[in-house]
Amino acid sequence: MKTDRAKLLQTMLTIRRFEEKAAEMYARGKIHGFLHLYIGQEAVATGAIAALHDDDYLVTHYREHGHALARGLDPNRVMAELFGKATGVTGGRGGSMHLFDVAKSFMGGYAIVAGHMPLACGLALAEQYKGTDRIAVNFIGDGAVNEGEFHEALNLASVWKLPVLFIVENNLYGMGTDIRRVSAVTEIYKRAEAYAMHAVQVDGMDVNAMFDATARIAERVRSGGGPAFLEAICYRFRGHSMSDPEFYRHKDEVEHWRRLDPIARLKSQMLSDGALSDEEFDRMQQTAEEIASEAARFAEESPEPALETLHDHVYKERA
Ligand SMILES: Cc1ncc(C[n+]2csc(CCOP(=O)(O)OP(=O)(O)O)c2C)c(N)n1
Repeated sequence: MKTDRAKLLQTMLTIRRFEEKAAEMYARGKIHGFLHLYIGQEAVATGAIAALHDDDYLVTHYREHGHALARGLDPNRVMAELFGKATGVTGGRGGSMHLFDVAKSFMGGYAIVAGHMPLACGLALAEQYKGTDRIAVNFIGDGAVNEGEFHEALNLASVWKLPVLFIVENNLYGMGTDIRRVSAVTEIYKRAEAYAMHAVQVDGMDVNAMFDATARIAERVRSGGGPAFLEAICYRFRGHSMSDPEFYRHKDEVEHWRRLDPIARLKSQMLSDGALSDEEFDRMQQTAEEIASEAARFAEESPEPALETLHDHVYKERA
């Protein structure tokens, strides 16, 4: 499997610009509630998802705009969901943390830390039962690893040899808490080894490394090798959510990681290889800008969900 680096770069640029636009819309009061930006971590979703089959299930955490865009969900409908509009991917009912698109095998973003891990195992179990080669890929944050579901999911996945790939985005913080303050074992992949699971650690700021590692490990899972675990070391450049005053990390640390920006890194690699020109890069940025602006326009002009649909999709449809 070979990477198309220009495509990876375009995807990362689009995610970055889309999220900057979302932040702007939040500041203007167009988006309410929580908004967790993925800025800095683009290489993880972009590299990993490009290495999967289009129908492999994705089950992700609440910082999931990047995963949705990398999977090819319509940016207009993703932005409309952030706005709570009827044209959103869940009709404006889910918002930022609950994007969903069955047609894209995107089985949702989940707000309960680690609560989605058993769901990914269930999807994998169903495919194992049906005998397909479809796998379930479960993105989690490092905050998930001390939750009970983490251990239950890893244990059963291993016992039942489920076709599930866990990808932990270890961005070193769970809200404002440094992983070293709450985890006895901070090299998270080692915990998966304790459940007899093939596990690797990868530089999550390097989209090529993410692509290669995922392609290899997903193939192993797909061909009956049982569950596997990938720990991506990464960093979020913004706060936990839009309302985070960010008192918990030193600006030198943030600066250090900003120098490892996955977009700048791939860009300079491609420029020095002669695989990209400055003009081509400008055009890619322009494309990202157009996608983000169009998404905001579409969301803004979309209708609110109709009041009479307030009770739809709650428990059961009324007769
Ligand atoms: C079960 C549960 N406990 C607590 C919370 C509150 N909470 C929301 S986000 C978060 C931190 C999660 O950190 P991490 O998984 O590392 O994800 P990141 O925000 O770093 O991407 C917590 C504790 C929650 N949503 N669910």
